Amino acid sequence: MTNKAYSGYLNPKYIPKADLVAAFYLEPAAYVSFEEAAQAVASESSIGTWTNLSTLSPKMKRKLHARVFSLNKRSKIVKIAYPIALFENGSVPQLLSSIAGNVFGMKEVKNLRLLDINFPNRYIRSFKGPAFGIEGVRRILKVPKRPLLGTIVKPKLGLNERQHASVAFQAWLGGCDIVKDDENLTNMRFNHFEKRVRKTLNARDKAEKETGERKAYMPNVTAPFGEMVKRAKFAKAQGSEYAMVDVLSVGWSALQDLRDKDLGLILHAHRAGHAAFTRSSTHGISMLTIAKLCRLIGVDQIHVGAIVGKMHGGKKEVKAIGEEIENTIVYKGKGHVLSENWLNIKPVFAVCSGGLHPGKIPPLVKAMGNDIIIQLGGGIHGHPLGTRHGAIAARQALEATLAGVPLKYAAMKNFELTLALRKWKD
Ligand code: RUB
Ligand code: CA
Repeated sequence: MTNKAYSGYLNPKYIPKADLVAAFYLEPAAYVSFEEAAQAVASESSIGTWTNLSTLSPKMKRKLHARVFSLNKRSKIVKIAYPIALFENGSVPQLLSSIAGNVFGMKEVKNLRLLDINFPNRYIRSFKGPAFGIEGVRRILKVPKRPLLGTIVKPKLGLNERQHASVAFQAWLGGCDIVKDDENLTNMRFNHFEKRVRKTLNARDKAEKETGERKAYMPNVTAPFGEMVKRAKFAKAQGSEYAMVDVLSVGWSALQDLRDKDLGLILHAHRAGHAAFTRSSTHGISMLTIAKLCRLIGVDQIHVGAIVGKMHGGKKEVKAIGEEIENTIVYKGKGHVLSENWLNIKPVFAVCSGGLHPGKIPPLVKAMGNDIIIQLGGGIHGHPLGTRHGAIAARQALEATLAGVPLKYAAMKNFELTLALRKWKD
């Protein structure tokens, strides 16, 4: 049965101009046509509801309703154009309540996945984007070209402040540029935030002196908003260049406000929790969309997946996300459903993390290029001779990769790498 309230939202001749465009994968519910389900989504995500309204004038409807302008039954991809007046400038929460809100629960829809969004220029200009971006991070760390090498202190929880700083120190000595807290390490009974930050930054200074290289620490400031800002300010006051934040756990509103405070900190975005809505290929929100929103808001680095690591996410998808957050102009195709022009919004560093070890560095760099941050947790702290040798092995693998030397040859001259490759054979 067709619901008349959803009619009038389909216009295949429409050519979007200044509209915001969203692309969805859509499976209609049984007994609902593809066209009707698509219009139900366009209606509910713009101005409509399940019945005709006496409060909605034809003039208002003409001006504000969304339009399904492209509909492909074979690929199940629907593109919807939204008049820009439907969106409040500079508000990701409002955007998501519109186009990624009620629609996921509608009975007309069996499965619905928000694949991609194209933002109109005016909307893009209402956001700051990253304060530093790839260039800014490289300038601060004095690493102009190669991938950055990072580690996550492991175990993720359990070390006290002194042990944490000491593990970080060993990792820096061995060759890591960056050391980070893990996603669930915040202010613990056995590891206080402030004490950890002080001790770890002291270790950073010592490591800089010993190695002659720039080193950085990314303290996890994730907390309820007010506390998060206090922690970020504390980190800054202690001389940290960075704050790391679990962007989905703290939420869009908190992330936007953190960025808008312009604290002068590089923002590292951990995406813990994303797979609750990015993992299904038929329902939810794509990781590409999450990464685009994070770029718009202005994180400087974001986890995108590691292709060869422990987490879900294949080459085509992860590469597309990498391009999306780095390039100024993005063309549709190859994992991008829609194109984008990022105008003045700076490029964001792609962070590849999760299940990596030295042996995985060559295929990762081959797939993702040099503008990445490679993070090894277990793949450094699990080295048979400990953290420092683990970091040395990782740096050896990176240098060999950049020189085009296969790891099995590089290992002949580097016993740290030999031991790593022996432990992690795949
Ligand atoms: C890495 C780690 C990271 C997640 C992130 O540890 O704990 O927080 O894996 O994954 P290890 P993603 O190197 O020991 O696996 O990059 O997919 O968000
Ligand atoms: Ca982690």
